[in-house]
Amino acid sequence: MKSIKQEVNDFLHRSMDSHVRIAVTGLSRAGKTAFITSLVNQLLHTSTHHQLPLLSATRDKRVIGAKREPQTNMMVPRFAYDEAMVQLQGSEPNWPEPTRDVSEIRLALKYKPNKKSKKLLSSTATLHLDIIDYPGEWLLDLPLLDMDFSQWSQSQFTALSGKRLELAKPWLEALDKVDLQGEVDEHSLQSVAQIYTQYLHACKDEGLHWVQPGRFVLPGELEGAPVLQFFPCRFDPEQKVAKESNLATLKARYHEYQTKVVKAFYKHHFSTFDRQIVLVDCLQPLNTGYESFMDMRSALEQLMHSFRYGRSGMVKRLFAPRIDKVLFAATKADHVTPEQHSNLVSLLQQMVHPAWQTASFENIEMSCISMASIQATQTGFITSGDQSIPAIQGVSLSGEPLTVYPGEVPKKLPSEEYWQKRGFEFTAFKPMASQQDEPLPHIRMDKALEYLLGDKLK
Ligand SMILES: Nc1nc2c(ncn2[C@@H]2O[C@H](COP(=O)(O)OP(=O)(O)O)[C@@H](O)[C@H]2O)c(=O)[nH]1
Ligand SMILES: [Mg+2]
Repeated sequence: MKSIKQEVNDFLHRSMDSHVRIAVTGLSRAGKTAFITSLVNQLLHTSTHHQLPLLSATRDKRVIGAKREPQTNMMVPRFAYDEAMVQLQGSEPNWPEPTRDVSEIRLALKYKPNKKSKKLLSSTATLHLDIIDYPGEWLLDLPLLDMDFSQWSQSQFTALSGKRLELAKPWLEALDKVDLQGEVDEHSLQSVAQIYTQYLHACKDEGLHWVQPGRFVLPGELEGAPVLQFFPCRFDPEQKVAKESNLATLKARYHEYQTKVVKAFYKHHFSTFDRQIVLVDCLQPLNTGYESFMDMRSALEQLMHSFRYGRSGMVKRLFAPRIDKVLFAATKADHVTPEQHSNLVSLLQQMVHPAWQTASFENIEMSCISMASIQATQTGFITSGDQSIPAIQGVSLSGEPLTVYPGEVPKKLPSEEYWQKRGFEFTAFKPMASQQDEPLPHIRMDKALEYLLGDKLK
């Protein structure tokens, strides 16, 4: 049996334990994997390094250390931190492999509280941190739950303009050949679904992010399953649907997708969150064009609808935590020279304007920053004659050392004509070589951490 002293100690320990769940969101390639890898890496180095001056708890030397913990939800794959580190710290540093699923990692941070109420109880406290990585594309499927097959089909046809319409041609041609009321032909449905999926991929390749259904482009374990073999159709919703026809099959598959894929995803993975970081690669749409920027804007807004926001009192929080702080971060800031970072933030503000409005209705705290989770370039100057211009230096993805002035980031989105005359060209870089026992180089990871965790480490 435990002694009274032990009981009291255990009680104190439990009461000094707190918990925070962070949703890391963003569209694919926004930099989520890089962010989580860096976050874990930075926190694991807090006991030996001082690389996070903007995180007040580490600046004040109140963080004792961090360690990884086994995750509680056993149905979710583990975030592949070690694999990512092997890639980054290999003799030829590379970016971590893209992830294609939800994943989770758990850390415990031991710290010395400076809040009076906590200090009275004990000299140390522990913050348990759950970090969850979501493919942004899957979050775009939420609206499907409120639409039947005919409404969803209609919404897809309505969206066909500009680049989309151009890219949809092969699919529209294939669709014309499907006899919707005819007897089901699984083979032809499969092949049209494939052409539709290719269309969705083509949209993404052209820099368009709003694609539905999200699983079609990131199928995970459902690759090749009939539940992913449907596509929007033109038909009269009032008309009777012949039994065992192509249309009946498509409708049934759509329904299956709604319940077994979308609903199940929300049910299993949407336990509630306390904090959210929305990562945005603003440079990518600048490289691709106006339409891509606007499309990313609306995709980000849609994504916000998957989460619950709001402040709730202490008691309410115990039962249903909600996101009370959101950080929007323009990632890969190391692609541009430091004096452009403030423009990058203005551009981010414009990008997330509709998303911001969606969440701000709940009167929560929000902020915008620019950062680089894993800094891949060094800054310097190029001198020509008596002029000196800021530059960045790194290794291109093909392995070439480069020193460039990547140009100006516009404060506001330029007009469509701008891209017709000239575009932007922000190059991608390989990660820099780093030492095994050194934390990954970063820009303002500590600022992001302070925003997300600062108050939890008081
Ligand atoms: N230079 C630089 N590139 C980055 C950074 N973060 C991500 N990237 C690049 O963006 C790509 C996609 O990042 P990733 O984290 O896999 O995106 P995810 O799809 O949101 O998980 C990486 O392969 C890198 O090329 C960063 O901090 N700096
Ligand atoms: Mg990823």
